[in-house]
Amino acid sequence: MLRKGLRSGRRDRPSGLSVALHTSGTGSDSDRAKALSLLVGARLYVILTSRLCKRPVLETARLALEGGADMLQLREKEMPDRDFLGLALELRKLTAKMGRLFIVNDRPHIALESGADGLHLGQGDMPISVARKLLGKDFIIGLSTHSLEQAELAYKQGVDYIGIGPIFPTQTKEEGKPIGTEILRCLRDFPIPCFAIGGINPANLVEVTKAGAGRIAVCSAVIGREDVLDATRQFVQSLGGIVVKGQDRVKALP
Ligand code: TZP
Ligand code: MG
Repeated sequence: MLRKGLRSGRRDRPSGLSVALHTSGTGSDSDRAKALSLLVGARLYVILTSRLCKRPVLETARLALEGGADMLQLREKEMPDRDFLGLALELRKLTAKMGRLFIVNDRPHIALESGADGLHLGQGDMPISVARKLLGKDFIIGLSTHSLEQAELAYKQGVDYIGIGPIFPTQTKEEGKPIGTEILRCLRDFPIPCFAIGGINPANLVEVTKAGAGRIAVCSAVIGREDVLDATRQFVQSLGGIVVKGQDRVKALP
């Protein structure tokens, strides 16, 4: 089974991982395997919200990718669908050119239409089973979690990765008390990739990595900087020294 855009014969649109990896892709098994292998290798996940960017959003994205970000997420809570889709298509092109993952926050229809690699949902969003039914098995599905219980449930429900946080206080997301770094110790042997998120910056990164996290998601500490390239490189360099074991038992889907 191929992604919808390809199935319906619209080959002019970027088609997610098959483009990202410069292969033609013969079916969903290989698409999913490629997506998961990029996911398991990912260390730095940068979240883009245009109003928080110091530079224009596409320039910010390009610099973050050049700096070594493994995944980009488009997270726009207020943006009309039409503008969101336009931006998502541009980000799909950029990420595909560089062989990186592109994830859409909240909007499954735009994840599909833009040829994104995945969808990121929160606790109040549609059930994972519904998202999986809408998107099919090629798509990566990620979920924000705020406790061990939520993390375990997310795994049982078949998500491909989790965000866990907010670890530290953050101004980027309104709701949610910081949960601290201890939880990261408990997630060291979690079966699927866990991205620590929330208020992470170069100064407190060491607390996160000492607690056992080797994957992080950041927003303001990259996109809110004038020097996006340097900020990204600094994270990539710090994370590069961390050995990440486990969190790689992503599931094959029936
Ligand atoms: N989910 C938990 S914290 C957070 C999200 C989306 C915001 C992360 O942004 P920042 O600027 O890296 O704290
Ligand atoms: Mg959401």
